[in-house]
Amino acid sequence: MNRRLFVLSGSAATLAACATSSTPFVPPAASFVRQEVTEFAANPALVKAFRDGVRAMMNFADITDPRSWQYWHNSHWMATGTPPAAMAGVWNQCPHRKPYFYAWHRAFLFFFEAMLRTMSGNSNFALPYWDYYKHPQLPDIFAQPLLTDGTANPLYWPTREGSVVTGLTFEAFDPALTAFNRDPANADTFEQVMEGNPHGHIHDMVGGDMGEVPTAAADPIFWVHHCHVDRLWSAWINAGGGRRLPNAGDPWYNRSFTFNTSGSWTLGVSDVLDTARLNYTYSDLTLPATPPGAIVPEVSIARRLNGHVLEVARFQSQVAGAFSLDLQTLQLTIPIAASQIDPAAILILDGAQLTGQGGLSGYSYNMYANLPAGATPENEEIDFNLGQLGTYVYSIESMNAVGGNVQIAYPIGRVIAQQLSAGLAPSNNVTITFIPFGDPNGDAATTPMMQFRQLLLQG
Ligand SMILES: [Cu+2]
Repeated sequence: MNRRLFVLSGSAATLAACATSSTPFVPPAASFVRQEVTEFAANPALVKAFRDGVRAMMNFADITDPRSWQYWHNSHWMATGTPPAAMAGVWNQCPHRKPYFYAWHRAFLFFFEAMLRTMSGNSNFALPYWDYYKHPQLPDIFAQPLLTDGTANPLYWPTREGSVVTGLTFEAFDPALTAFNRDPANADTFEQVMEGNPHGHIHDMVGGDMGEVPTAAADPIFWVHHCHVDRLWSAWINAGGGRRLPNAGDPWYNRSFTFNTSGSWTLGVSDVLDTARLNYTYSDLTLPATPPGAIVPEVSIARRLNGHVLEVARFQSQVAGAFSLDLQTLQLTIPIAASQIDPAAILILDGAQLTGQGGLSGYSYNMYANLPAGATPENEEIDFNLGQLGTYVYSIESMNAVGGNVQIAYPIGRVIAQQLSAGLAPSNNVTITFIPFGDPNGDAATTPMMQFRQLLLQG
């Protein structure tokens, strides 16, 4: 038994001894293997346990008790409102677009999974993961509203808009991306690229409640999605090739995350770096294999919108006026030479708003700087990819919005600096390409999904 499990056992014992708490946390005494959901689905006892556990948690009425589904939804983020005093520090916790995205979610999954195992009545239960790189279809066990006996399927969720994932990128697995930790001052990192695509992209492609942070964890698919995000961290470390966590002694390690009001369900960053310490592993520890040929889709630019430099200032240039995004590819041209763009520059989509149809989610944009026309080989994806845009990132930035102005920022300076050093940047202007994926509600391609007041270049 390692130290961490000893501490967890101690915590459970303390809880059991406490007359006022009935929380039945069972620490993992055995080792668990999280399987891909397609393998998992071939085992009827595990599928039944999953459904029984989710149903029992959804039926548990006291939402301040961790046996309830809503408790964990709220721990990620509440759909509305702020936590009651008793739940402060336990609810509304998830860090998005900032450090600890990965470490916090791993600890979150660990405690949730232990509770679900208890509630499922099957001591062998472990969460499955959904590998959308291999199986882009929404997993079968989640898709049907009714089970064969006519009862409701607890894994079904009615708000979803999408059932097939397209537009996944492979940039996060590029061998050149060796730093783990989000660092605004430096190059792209695994955590920051991963959080956009595939992570945010999947939230958007599933859509509905999954498409926004405050409602995402209501949908049971959330957990198998995040399990796969977690698996990709393990796979990334396992892949070697210089991929690395921050150096020992880095202040990044000095954080811990707590999931109950007594504080006994706490894990520190150093506790979650190796899943063996948490007594679980994954059935597959390889990174997604980049398929041959183009990953960035063959782009025929549907429309070009030529911006004008309205004000050229050192630290903030407005490069285009109001524009909207529908489900066709859009390219904006910024008439500024790439060489004039500072490596620290950020591109800001300013005054962002979802239109009525756009609020449904179920679509997502991959954004590129200076993407060449025609096919782009996968090993160049890292050279052009700016990030991902959809309702998930919109909802994060609307939670951070100052004065109601939603701004979504992308690190364009460092992408262009890479292009300049590789001789890839065009000489007389910069283009921004938005490539859409998904089709919420079967809407016409020309229905606006998002609109913006202006495009700003800052820095
Ligand atoms: Cu998420």
